[in-house]
Amino acid sequence: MSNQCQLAFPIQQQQPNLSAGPFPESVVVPVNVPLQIKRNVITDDYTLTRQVLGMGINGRVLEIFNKESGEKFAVKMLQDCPESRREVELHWRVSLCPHIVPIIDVYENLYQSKKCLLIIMECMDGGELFSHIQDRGYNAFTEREASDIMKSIGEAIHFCHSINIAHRDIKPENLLYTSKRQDAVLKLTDFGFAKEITTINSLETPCFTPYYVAPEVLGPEKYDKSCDMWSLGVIMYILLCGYPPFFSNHGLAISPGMKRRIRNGQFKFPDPEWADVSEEAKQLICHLLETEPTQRMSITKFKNHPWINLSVEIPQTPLHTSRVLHEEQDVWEQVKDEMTNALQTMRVDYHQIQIKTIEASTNPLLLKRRKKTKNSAMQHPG
Ligand code: I85
Repeated sequence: MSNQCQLAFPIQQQQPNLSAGPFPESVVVPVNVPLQIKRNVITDDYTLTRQVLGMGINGRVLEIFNKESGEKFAVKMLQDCPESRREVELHWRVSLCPHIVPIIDVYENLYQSKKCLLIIMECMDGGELFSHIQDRGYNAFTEREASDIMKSIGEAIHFCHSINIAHRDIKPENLLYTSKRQDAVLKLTDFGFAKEITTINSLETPCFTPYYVAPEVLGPEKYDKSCDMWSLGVIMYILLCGYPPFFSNHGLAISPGMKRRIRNGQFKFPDPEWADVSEEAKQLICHLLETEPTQRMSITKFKNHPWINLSVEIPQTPLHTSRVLHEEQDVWEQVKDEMTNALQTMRVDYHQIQIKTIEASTNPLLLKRRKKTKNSAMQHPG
């Protein structure tokens, strides 16, 4: 893998004034070389094992070893179909982000006379994010560490969003550590639901004024990035207390009551877990769990938030998280299922969001026009 080619966003002149202009940031995102899918049999280069590392919805992940170096890797086995090709392509494009599990190689092989795609990845030996925290001693996990973790996940999302890829499945099972050591790096995986947001839909482009494009062209795609921001809010909430902001009362995967609470943004910061958590942290969660997707915080704003960019001192307040995760171990599987279901609902619902009525529109031209009409009505009453 080569990392020579660097593309600067924005392509235009960098803007030193952070508050001005349509590009509030200047981001440098390394651009990966095109992916070359290998066609020789994987067993030429790797020894496969029976050790299953995980089961995704569309394929399982096994432990494998490179024959030449002896190094351990993970392989995700997928059936060759357009969806799997898209997963591979989008995952490859973000593979140079330090907080995304990198693809090392991809093979196209026949397995039991079916075409398969085999994605070789770095092996994440540390396991899942919350297992890590649960294994920590009680009270050993602090608000400052939570901020560090959120910063890492934010980096991964920022990398994706800045090249118009929405992950759409950010959840605890997809956040893995490189090792069990202190210096382990947290990385995001599974691009099975990732989606490329085509340029016309990402209206951050200041090149044209899109007042007259057909609404269906602009419609649903705009919400895909905000789905990732909602996930970020849920993960941050769990990090700070050990339980999720929304949960069902009956142990059903997703109950009508839970759906209603998610839709209305009904969540609390109960004591004792939240008593000593900083106001900055709580305020950030509220911006991420904003129910209206258009109002939800963007990844750029997230990165600039004082609790993330460390412009304020993050207190080393011990959190209740390790203890709660430990005590509530038996409901953790259910918590994960609930998040999976909520994400699924969100991916579907955000496609069906109604285009705003003319009365609800906040289009600046329309606002100006309304003001003008109102003024003229006041000047010529009756
Ligand atoms: N290493 N979602 C849950 C895993 N290294 N895992 C999942 N989709 C993927 C599994 C089911 C994520 O794309 C998944 C994907 C990729 C991986 C993956 C990639 C690289 C790993 C589905 C481990 C691992 C390795 C050694 C030890 C341990 C875990 O999962 C542990 F610490 F847990 F024992």
